[in-house]
Amino acid sequence: MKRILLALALATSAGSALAAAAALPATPAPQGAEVYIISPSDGATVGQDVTVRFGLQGMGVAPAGVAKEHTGHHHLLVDVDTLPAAGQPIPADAQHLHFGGGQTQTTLKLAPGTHTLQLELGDQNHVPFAPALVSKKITIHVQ
Ligand SMILES: [Cu+2]
Repeated sequence: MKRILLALALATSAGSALAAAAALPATPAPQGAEVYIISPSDGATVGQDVTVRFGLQGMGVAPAGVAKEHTGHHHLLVDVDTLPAAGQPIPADAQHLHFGGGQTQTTLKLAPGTHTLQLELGDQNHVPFAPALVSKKITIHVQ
């Protein structure tokens, strides 16, 4: 118990310095690697079932947990304004979808309205590459 209290005290006082020290090692992004959304296209008007195809150049896709150089897995960021933090696993929630099976497309159900989609490649531990490998953020209009 004492140890937990001490850790809490340290976390409170040291703040970001402690967080940085606890960061997971980031995998360097290979030169020239690029992530992109193949479809839908930016500005497209689509139905509520939206199929998103993931593009990747200069690297390969591997399932999460597989240690293989120059590979990663896709994460689809839905209506995300702030990119996931460096050195931390990408959150897993309704706006941060993991494709840890090595999938290269998905079909989402989106509410009518305007939405943004962006891809981010994560390493075997779901941690963003350094520098981050993110696609252009696209905007779609769901009818
Ligand atoms: Cu992941």
